[in-house]
Amino acid sequence: MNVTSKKVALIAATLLTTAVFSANALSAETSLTTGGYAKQMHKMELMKMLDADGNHMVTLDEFNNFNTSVFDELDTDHDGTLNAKEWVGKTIGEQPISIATGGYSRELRKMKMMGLMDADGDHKITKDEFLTHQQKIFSTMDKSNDQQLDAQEWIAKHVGGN
Ligand SMILES: [Ca+2]
Ligand SMILES: [Ca+2]
Ligand SMILES: [Ca+2]
Repeated sequence: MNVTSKKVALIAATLLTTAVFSANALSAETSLTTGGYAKQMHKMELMKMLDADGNHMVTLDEFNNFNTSVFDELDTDHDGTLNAKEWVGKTIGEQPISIATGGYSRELRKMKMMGLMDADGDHKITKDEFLTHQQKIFSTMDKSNDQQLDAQEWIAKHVGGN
């Protein structure tokens, strides 16, 4: 192998690695959310609602606090789990979550998202299942791995489609 073909091979290998990495990042979030959910999640409007201290960064603490509040709001009988009735509300879209956007609320409360979060498959979402799942989403978004999301990380699209 001469120098030129070595160089070409190196570039090809680098491109391949990049492609594999992107595919992994893509499937990581795709397996955690629906396309509709991801679309609503990455909106700046929602980021502002999670950024409690308004410093344009969403820390893991702020993220957890938001999700704890969402869970508590949906858990209308206060038994620490969400059943399907609590998840979707009386009528889908009728009761938006007060601290989130309407679009986010609508996408979260779809049965498909409930299924993705139901780690043990008992048709109930515990607070632990909910927060653990949300933290996985946070991790896929936190590319710099500093436990906080800046606006660029927030709006970055990890999923294709709609
Ligand atoms: Ca409940
Ligand atoms: Ca469960
Ligand atoms: Ca970050």
